[in-house]
Amino acid sequence: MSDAIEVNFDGLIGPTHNYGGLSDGNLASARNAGAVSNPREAALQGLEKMRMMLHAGLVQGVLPPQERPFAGLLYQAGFRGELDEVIARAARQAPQLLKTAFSASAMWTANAATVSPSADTEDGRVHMTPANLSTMLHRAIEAPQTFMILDEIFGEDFFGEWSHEARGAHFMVNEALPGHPDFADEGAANHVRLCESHGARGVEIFVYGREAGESTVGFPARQSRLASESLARSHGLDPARTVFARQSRRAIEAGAFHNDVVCVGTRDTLFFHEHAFEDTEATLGAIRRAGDGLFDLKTVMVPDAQVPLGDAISSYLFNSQLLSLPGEDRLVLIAPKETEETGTARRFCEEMVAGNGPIGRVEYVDVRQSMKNGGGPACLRLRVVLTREELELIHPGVLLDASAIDALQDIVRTHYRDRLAPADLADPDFAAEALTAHRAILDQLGLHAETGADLYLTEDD
Ligand code: SUG
Repeated sequence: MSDAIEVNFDGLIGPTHNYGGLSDGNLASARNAGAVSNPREAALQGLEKMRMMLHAGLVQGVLPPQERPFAGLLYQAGFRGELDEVIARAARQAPQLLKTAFSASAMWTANAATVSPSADTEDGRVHMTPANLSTMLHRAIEAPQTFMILDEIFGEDFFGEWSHEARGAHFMVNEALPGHPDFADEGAANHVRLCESHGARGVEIFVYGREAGESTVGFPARQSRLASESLARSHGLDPARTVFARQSRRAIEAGAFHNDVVCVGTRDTLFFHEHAFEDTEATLGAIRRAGDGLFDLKTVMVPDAQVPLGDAISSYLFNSQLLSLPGEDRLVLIAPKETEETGTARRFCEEMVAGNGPIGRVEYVDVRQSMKNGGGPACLRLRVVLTREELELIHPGVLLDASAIDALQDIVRTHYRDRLAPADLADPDFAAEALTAHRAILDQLGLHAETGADLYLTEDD
């Protein structure tokens, strides 16, 4: 067993954060469609959360925002010309597409990829597969840049320019699954890993909402079973230590568009709502069998009678970070302020910590700007379990200390607007401002991940 740690890679919220109302089945996104956002406050809130993790003694990573507006999408949709002309025309001819090209949704890095630590994989490498996010157009455009960023941080071949053999021996950044509904994949938001300690072999649980080819009525089920199975195969997971569980239709219809809206787990503990899974008993039985000899499963199931599903979803009780912090013998739940403000959820938390279960403390964080688009503390981070040796190999610029957080906050204060209404996306100055901010962030982190897509808008075919 190795001395591995779990590193949270939070998405730095980008300068184009706005309320586009783009996500069918995500109640917060629908409710706040068209509202005025505050990208500066959003990014500062996210960075304060990262600072809090750092103070708690954790290693904290960051993933940069993606390039927005994403000119590549506008080009593919047939727009040509200088970026400002293209934006003006798209605003008139295809306003929904313009919102899509500006979406800052890559902030929710729980959807960036599925990650399997080296302790679980057949070839002993860390495997990561960017999510194709194929259900929503504004999210589907993330996958190529996600691959580019993960490849730059962890991969062997950075843009095919150099080969980092040591990294190749320890990491595998796979290509996203095909972008078809049969392979619909939303990344780590539908994936839970349980284990005795992070470095020990674990059980990986994949939660899907439908079979490939199955049509469902109502809100979309964003993860297919075929996608989950394909990830497990390509990561080389032991079938005996892998569980596939169906998310309950009831949860999806109530607004749980990802499993992490109704369930979170870490180490040997699974914290979930009574209605999270289609068949709770079978799911827990499968996890116990898969974990046999590895860990003794501890469960905290929240009954509907105590926290009704609707409250669980509006409060985002489960979209919390469940952490084992240095010096604390019980787990800590980092929940959004909205949980504290929802009577049933807050009372549940109070009773839970007063008892002697595995979760001993709840702390509330303010990520309201993200929450208004349906993104809580857990959505904002991608968990990557790394051994000390693996940690040494990754691009160091994305590992934060207090001064790096200060520097990012300075960039945000300098370049981000504090007010962004939907009509502002067509403001000719805004795209240039957003791209400048993006470049400043990449420079700060020592990354190159620019697409150059704005250049080919004016190229002759
Ligand atoms: O995919 N919201 C995101 C929220 C993702 C939350 N992630 C997890 N649960 N892990 C989504 O629905 C809204 C964007 C808008 O409407 O402008 C949005 O994409």
